[in-house]
Amino acid sequence: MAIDSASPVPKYSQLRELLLDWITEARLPVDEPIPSERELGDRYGLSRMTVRQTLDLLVSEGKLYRVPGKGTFVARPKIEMSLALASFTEDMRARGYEPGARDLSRRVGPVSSHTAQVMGIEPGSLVHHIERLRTADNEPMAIERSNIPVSVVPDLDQYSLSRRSLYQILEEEFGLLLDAGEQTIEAGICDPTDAKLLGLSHGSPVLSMQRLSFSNGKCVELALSTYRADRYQLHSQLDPRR
Ligand code: 16G
Repeated sequence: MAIDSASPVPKYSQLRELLLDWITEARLPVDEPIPSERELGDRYGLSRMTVRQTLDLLVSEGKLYRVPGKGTFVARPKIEMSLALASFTEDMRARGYEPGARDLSRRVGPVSSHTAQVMGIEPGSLVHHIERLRTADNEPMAIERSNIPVSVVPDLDQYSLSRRSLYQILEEEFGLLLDAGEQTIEAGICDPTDAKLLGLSHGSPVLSMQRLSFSNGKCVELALSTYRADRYQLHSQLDPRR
């Protein structure tokens, strides 16, 4: 296959398709290097700028990764996240990864009016603010910032969240079985603080998620999370229309 100069499809986009086909057909394994920009330019009759544009795109999509001074390599496939009321721990284990959590900060303080409104709780009431770095096989994956009403979960401070799953603690220690939830997912750009924690460069694409979860009609958690877009994709089974 070659680049079609007469096609209305931009050349960088055609090259993206060609490279993806080649990676699939040649069954290139993860971490396999791909040819240099110059070689690809010569092979497909394209300028280095066009080749770089394609490689930048494939890197930001998580299909390839770069090692400065070494080259560009085939990336691992993204982790599929299901849209279910599952905990990070359950979700990662189900996919064969070892989940982890590192406490970044924990404190109790009054909830802001805006957050109170989203959670449907009294403005100024106390909430646990919990910030955790989530890992899969020790690799940073997401930052989760949870708000949990003290009135619903009073002594959460007694439990280590780096050793145990939050949802497990809620269920086993507080008898709170999450039975409803809603989640919003938006595309975002990583800010410098999160980029450092996630090992990304500033401005990398991320998935920003807001999850509200409930037990018996009471809001238990509002979590605002930043997931790496180069390592995650969302997957959902679709039911037929009624
Ligand atoms: C999920 C939830 C998060 C919750 C966490 C509990 C999203 C976006 N977030 O990651 O709200 O705090 O699970 O995980 O899905 P854990 O039980 O493993 O601590």
